[in-house]
Formats: sequence, C-alpha cells, structure tokens
Amino acid sequence: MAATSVVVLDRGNNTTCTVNLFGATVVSWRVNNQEQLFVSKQAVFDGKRAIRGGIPFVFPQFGQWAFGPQHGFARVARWHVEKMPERLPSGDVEAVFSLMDDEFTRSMWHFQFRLTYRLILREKELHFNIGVYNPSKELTFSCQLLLHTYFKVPDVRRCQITGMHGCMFIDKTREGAVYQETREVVTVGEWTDRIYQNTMQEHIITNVVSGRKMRIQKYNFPDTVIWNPWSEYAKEIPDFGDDEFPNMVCVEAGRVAAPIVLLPGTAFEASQILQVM
Ligand code: TA6
Repeated sequence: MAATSVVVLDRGNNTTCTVNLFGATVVSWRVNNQEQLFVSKQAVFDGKRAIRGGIPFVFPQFGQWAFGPQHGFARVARWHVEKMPERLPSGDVEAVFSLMDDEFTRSMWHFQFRLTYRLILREKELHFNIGVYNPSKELTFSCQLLLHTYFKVPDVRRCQITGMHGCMFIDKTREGAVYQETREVVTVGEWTDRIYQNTMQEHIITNVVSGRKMRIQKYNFPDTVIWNPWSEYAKEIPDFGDDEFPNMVCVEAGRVAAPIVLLPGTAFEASQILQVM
C-alpha cells in the first residue's frame, strides 16, 4: 500500500486535518498552524504497523485479542474515501471514510460490517461521527470501539483532566484491579493506563499546546482511557522515542467496558467533538 495516501481537509487559515487511509488514522490537526496531535518521531508508516500517534481507530477489539492484533484490525486496514473533502456552506470542511469486511478482516473476524467515519473540520473544532452497521440477515456480532487520541502537550505533568471524578476504573498498571477515582481532576505523573467507566460526557484537558485547554465532548462513548507509558514503558515501545513521554497524553473516548451488541440489520452511532479553547 502506498504509505503516502493521505486526505487533507483544509479550511484555510492554516487550519487543516490530515487523514492517512491506513487505518483512517488522523495524523495531524492544525489550528491556525498549531499542531494539536502527537505523532512519535519514531512512528512507522509502512502500511503494516499501526501509526504511533494521531488518532488510531480501535475496532472491533480494545486491547489484547486472541484472533488478531492488539486493538483490532481497523487501525491497520486500508479505508475507502466515501466523500472527498468538501467545503460546506458554513465554511467547514467535511469528508467521509468507510471500511467494510473483506478477506483480510474475515480472516480474523467472520462477520459482515460497515464502518462509516465522518469528519468535519471547523474553525477551532474537529467533529467525529461514527456509524457501525451490521448488514447480516442472521448473525449478531459484539464489538468494542474507541478513538485512541494522542494529544500533544508541552509537559504532561502540568495537565489536568476533568470528568472522571467518582468513576470506577480498571488500572492496567496494577494487574487490572478496579478502583474509584476520588480526585476532582486527574493528573499524570507516572506510568498511567486506566479504563474509566461511565465518565462525564465532557472532559477538559488543561495545558495542552500553547498553554490552551482542549475540550472533549463525547456521545454514546461512555468510557475514557487515559494512557502514558512514562519512562519505563517508553523504552519498550520500538516506535516511540524514549524521551517523548512528557509530550503526549492519550485521552481516549470509547465503548470498551460493555461491548456493543449489534443484531442483524441494526446500527450503532457515536460521536466526539474536540475543541481548542
Ligand atoms: O489505550 C491504552 C493502551 O491499551 C495501553 O495499554 C497501551 O498498550 C497502548 O494502548 C498502546 O497500545 P499499542 O498497541 O498501540 O502499542
């Protein structure tokens, strides 16, 4: 696959969103020429390995998978362009991508499916509208779905994240033990890998690029994963620089704790809005 197959949504004013058709991975979101997403300098664009950064699309499995790669096949599959970038009357720019079952996906997961991924680039916002459709006449399938967003930050130790107070979380740094979040704001000062359940619809991350705030609004994505490999795990990840961990934080909206169950002929929809404040 040509590793260079990217689609750019350009709103003018140095405000752009770049999507690599490999995984429909958003690899750049620039607002007035300020990059908002982290992509590792070691990221590999070989059309085989998931892109280390941006917004990998996790489906149909979050985490380890007996039948295929970690985090599923969607982030390592070639997506189609349903609609090339088009300027809307509002001045915003919209594009639509899709992925359907094929020999590659069926080699791991014998279900028919259709994913649609609509992106809308606004002045200071990026909108994500996702649809999962089960076209089968007889088979029901269950799946997980998550946007594995890598936010670029000057220093993750100075970031505070709202919207998890009182929520239960699975702590993958402590053998998956379950705890309740007692803090008003979550901070990251060590290896962090947590699956928060039933979180608020809105998260605010402080001290992102140029000291601004990032607002995440999510719909039908009840869970939020927070991840930073810190120094110890950064060294273990081949396509991640040993010294890059202070400059990223993953805040990932998804549906992972309780899988999505799709009966024949039914669909699931979810969306996320990222806003630079
Ligand atoms: O979303 C957090 C997480 O599941 C972590 O456990 C860590 O493995 C991270 O994803 C990165 O996964 P990857 O397969 O991209 O190396």
